[in-house]
Amino acid sequence: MQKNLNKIANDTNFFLKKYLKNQKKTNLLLPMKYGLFSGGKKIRSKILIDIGKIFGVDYNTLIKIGSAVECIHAYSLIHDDLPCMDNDLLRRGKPSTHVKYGESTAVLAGNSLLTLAFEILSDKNLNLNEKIKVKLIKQLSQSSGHTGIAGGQFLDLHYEKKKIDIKKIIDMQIKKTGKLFTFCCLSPLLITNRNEKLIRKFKSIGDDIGLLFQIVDDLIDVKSSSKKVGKKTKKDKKKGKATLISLLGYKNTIIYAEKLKLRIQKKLNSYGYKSKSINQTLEYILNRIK
Ligand code: GRG
Repeated sequence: MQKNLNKIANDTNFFLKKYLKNQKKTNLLLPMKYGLFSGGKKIRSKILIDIGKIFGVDYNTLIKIGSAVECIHAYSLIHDDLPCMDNDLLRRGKPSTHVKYGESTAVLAGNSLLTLAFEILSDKNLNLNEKIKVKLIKQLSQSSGHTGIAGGQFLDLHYEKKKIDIKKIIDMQIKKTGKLFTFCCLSPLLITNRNEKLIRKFKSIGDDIGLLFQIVDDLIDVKSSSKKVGKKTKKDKKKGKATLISLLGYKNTIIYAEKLKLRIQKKLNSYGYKSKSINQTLEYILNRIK
């Protein structure tokens, strides 16, 4: 699993480095690269490729789409660390982008990574027909804006130090973290023109995988050390973040996550050996708390 993840990370970084090399030189390139290449598991690209295997989508095409996803992810982390958001000084074991380059530069580098994602999806070198590209761009926009990452982040900040019920916490986490995973699960279906019913099924699988990933991230915040995960830990409680742990407690949240993983795997059962990779990725996500 780790070897596979490393290959995807290398291929994604190779594509992005080449893509940026072919662009005009600007002052924002350095902070953009800092946000993009300072590490990162590339788990979203892995899921895109896992689902792509089920539907027989070309690996190199998915690396390009995954690169666009990683640009959005990097932008969201840069902005998430800003003083006006979560105010974190450490990311991936290094100073956050605003610590290294200043706040205004970090905002602009984040914005530039957000738009770069759509430039990559609309590029003529992405070998897909125009109609499919438009569908991908629309889906990624919906996953990133007020109905996705940005909307979820608003709720995350708005819910701090308040008593929030489980339905609302899950809705916030699916938006903040899940929607980018949803995009990864849907893209292979959009590329291969699958029907609405199947699209609905994989939308719900994507939401669930994203939720699982966020729950595990919250569990890691409680038990892991800053040194191990490369970002400040034990901060959710201090900030009064609304998480499942704050509602159910640590042990019950693990049970919730395990059940959620089984529910996702059940939805993928009918794909037999084709779902082997995605099942391995789900195990990997849950094993991060061990
Ligand atoms: C300002 C319009 C505007 C939007 C900002 C900041 C923001 C929107 C959204 C933040 C959402 C966010 C950071 C969610 C957390 C998701 C999460 C668990 C991130 C960690 O992901 P990993 O573990 O990171 O995949 P690596 O380092 O491996 O890439």
